[in-house]
Amino acid sequence: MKKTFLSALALSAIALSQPAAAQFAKPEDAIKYRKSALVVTAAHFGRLGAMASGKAPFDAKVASENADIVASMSKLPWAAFGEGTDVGETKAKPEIWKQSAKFKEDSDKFQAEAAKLAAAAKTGKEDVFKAAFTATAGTCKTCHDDFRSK
Ligand code: ASC
Repeated sequence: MKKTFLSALALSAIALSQPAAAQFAKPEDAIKYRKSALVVTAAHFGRLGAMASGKAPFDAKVASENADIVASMSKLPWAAFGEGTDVGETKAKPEIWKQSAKFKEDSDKFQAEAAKLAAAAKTGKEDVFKAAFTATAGTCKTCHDDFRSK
């Protein structure tokens, strides 16, 4: 019993120390994971977009809740773009793996702007929120233009 627990502990320690890509058993698991993360991100970003564009009334609490989710989600997809995940059901362009520094730069910018957006939403000021939303949307677009096929 004790031995089993200790080996389980050792295995988790090994798993945690592995590169992120190794946490996916198969390339298609990584692809599914990153697509799912981006779908959830887009759903919550869309709710913010509705407020930013005036299609929905600005509600600071709703904005803050959704922006917090976007900021947390923004950290997730990148570990799932490991080697060998360029083929399959994906719109990911080969450039992701050829220009990995630029891909990292684009994804870092998104994460930074999403964090700022979460802070902006907390101010409760609609104009501050809108400006941060626009800045964040710009980082989505840049990365999609650079690295997502149509
Ligand atoms: C969204 C969404 C995207 C981005 C992008 C911003 O709401 O789903 O992919 O914003 O359109 O330019």
